[in-house]
Amino acid sequence: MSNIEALKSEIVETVKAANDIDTLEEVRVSALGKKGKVTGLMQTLGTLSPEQRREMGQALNRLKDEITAEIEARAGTLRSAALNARLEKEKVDVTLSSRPQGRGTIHPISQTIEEMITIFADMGFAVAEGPEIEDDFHNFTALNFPPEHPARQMHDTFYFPDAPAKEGDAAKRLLRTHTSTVQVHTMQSQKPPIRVIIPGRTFRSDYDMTHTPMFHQMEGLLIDKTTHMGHLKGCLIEFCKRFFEVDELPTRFRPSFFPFTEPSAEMDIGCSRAGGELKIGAGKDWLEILGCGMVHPNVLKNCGIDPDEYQGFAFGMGIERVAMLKYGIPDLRTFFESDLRWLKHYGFGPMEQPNAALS
Ligand code: 2U9
Repeated sequence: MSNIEALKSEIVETVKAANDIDTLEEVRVSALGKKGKVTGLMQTLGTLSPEQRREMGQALNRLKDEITAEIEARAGTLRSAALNARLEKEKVDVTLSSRPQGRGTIHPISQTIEEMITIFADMGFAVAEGPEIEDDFHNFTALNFPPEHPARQMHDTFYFPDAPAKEGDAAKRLLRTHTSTVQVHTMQSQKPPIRVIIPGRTFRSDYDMTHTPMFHQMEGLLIDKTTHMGHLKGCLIEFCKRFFEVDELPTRFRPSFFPFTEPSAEMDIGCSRAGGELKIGAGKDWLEILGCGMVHPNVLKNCGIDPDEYQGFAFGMGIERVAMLKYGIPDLRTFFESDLRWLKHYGFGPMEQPNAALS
């Protein structure tokens, strides 16, 4: 046991001495990695008597927890020091006057949202908004997500560390993972008929070529007494034709699954990829564009609407995705880099109409 204490002090000392995240990671690997010192000791447990194994096993687990806590604390300190240094270095004088030649542009996301609103407004949809900080009930439970659904895991969802409530608690606070939370608020506060679209920011713990931790969604909800899948198809086909500015658009609806809709479908639109260039409208290829379905009776019930009297459809799409398709923007991550050359190239002039309004 005194060996363990000695090992602990040795490792804690190296943790404290690590002056950057990369060094700290090396320390972690050398202690807890596959070939690490603690892992090495764990592997010797099999050679001990049952009594010794139990005692040593518990001590090693405690050691692992203590080292992990030390590493996390050190990482927190290093991260905030790095952030402070960066904030100090990147100070911007906001009182400086703007340069006349550096005229700004409308971001493609803002432009795309305006175009979508224009089209849906013509079909009688109103725009609804809601908070980006939400609770477990509005983000998951009301939407028929079962308690063990993977999307609820800390790994996928940003929970607030200071949340007073416990895991699985309806009041647990989080960053909304979809704008569907706003449909829940709308149904709780309005009587049908309901016809709303919700553009907004959403947050998921994901970062790679095709995912960013913040992205935008446009969702829609229509609730009435006799609403059916035919209305959903007509509405979405009309939207896609106007959005992509094509008169003829082959479409198909493939069966899918979402906890909040039943039946659920994914909508594909026709396109051609001949010569490596994507053209929407004609061609023999398909492109997935959005998800949709009839609102699940459990969701209506959870939001205070009688599913025997009302039914409705809902849909959702990623705004970056459709903007990339419409404007030929190849890389998702560039949307959030604030690169002035990119903004000049892909941005829109302030007087430019959302082009859907012109048709
Ligand atoms: C309520 C009931 C139903 C919204 C829907 C989808 C299907 C969907 C994804 C598209 C790509 C999210 O941006 S994405 O990652 N969304 O496929 N969304 S139906 O359904 C609702 C919403 C709210 C109360």
